[in-house]
Amino acid sequence: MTTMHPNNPCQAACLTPSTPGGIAVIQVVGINAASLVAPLVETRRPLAPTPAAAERLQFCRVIDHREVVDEGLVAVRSVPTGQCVVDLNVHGGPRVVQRVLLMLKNAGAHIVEPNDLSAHTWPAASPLEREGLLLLQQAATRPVATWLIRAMNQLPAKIEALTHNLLAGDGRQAQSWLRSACEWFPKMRYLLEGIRVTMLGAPNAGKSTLINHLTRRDAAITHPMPGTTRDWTEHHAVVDGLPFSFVDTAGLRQTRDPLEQEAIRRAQQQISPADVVLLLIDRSAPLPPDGPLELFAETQMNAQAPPVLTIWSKSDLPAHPSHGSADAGPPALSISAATGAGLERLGCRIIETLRLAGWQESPGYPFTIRQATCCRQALSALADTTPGLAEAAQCLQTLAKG
Ligand SMILES: Nc1nc2c(ncn2[C@@H]2O[C@H](COP(=O)(O)OP(=O)(O)OP(=O)(O)O)[C@@H](O)[C@H]2O)c(=O)[nH]1
Ligand SMILES: [Mg+2]
Repeated sequence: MTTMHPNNPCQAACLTPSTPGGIAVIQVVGINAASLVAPLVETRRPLAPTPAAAERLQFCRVIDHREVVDEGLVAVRSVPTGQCVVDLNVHGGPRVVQRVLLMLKNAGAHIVEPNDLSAHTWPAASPLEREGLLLLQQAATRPVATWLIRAMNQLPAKIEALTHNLLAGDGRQAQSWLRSACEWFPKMRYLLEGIRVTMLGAPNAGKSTLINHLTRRDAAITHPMPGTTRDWTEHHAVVDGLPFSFVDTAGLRQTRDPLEQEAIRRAQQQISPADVVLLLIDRSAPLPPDGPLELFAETQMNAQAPPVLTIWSKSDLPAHPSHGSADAGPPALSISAATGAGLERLGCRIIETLRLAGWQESPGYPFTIRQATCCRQALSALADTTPGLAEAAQCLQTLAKG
């Protein structure tokens, strides 16, 4: 049986990732969502919307032409927008999900992206909250999500206070806040997309061992034989609440082996996409005469060079005399992937280098390109010789309106 409501079509989406998982949540939203889903499931109690507070899950069988497609749980609720929301919790195999979505589509639902549903099911208190809720789905760590929730709650009051000051003829507070906000915004990329750190160094410097330690996984092959890593590989980890991807690369050295030359060329290509490069130097081994540093310097000439942190690895072993005294060279961080010494400081150093120290405590700043553009426009209005206070206030009002 098909339930079509041409004037009030229901929308359906799978809210969980499309990868295989234990459970998938398929949500159907619309005034008639319960009557659209009812013929597709067998339940003990009829599907009827209850206020969200009284929502109860019940066991269901998803039935397609008498065939049991899956067994799951279903809940129906009404939300303040007047819509009915049906949550179907089924098994998370892609085939089950596709089949259920197809059944919903045949029953008259529009299949949409998860974001399109949230406007109905999570009515936001302010346009800024709405933008924040959409972005929340991209927060890969809990501290990033917490930061975002705080920012979207604090920002409206901050904008209102600054607008009030501007309209009262005082632009100083707004100017200083807008400057900090514009400085902050480029860092949102690190919170949402993560920080990319490329490991470089001579063969055997300890790059792969360090990556395994940082990610707490035995992901990369390590071996005393120099030249173990060939293809570059990427490994994810969380440091200080921030998402990181560490890129392991082939050791840099002069070689005639064409295969290794290609591996080194690919390692060098991993410099420019990095946010930070870690240049590992094994102080327990003789200093290579013209190896990694020269090959590294070659790529620095033309690349939009990211910051480089020089790291002395294997600090648990005695330093080789060819390195001279520790005080002679540039200041570097000593670490040992064998004992873990210095690794905590390494994380802090990367975060400081990107000027992210204390990011969790930073106040609510703009978190979307649109908001940051409004801030930049307000700031440039204030930079005029005759300060454009009213213009700046208007930019902030636009920011708050969404
Ligand atoms: N004592 C000590 N040994 C280490 C440390 N880090 C790595 N090693 C050893 O050094 C050797 C080389 O380590 P790898 O991590 O494979 O070195 P790599 O830089 O990835 O080398 P390539 O892949 O060849 O470029 C291995 O035998 C490791 O066990 C350390 O901090 N202390
Ligand atoms: Mg390696």
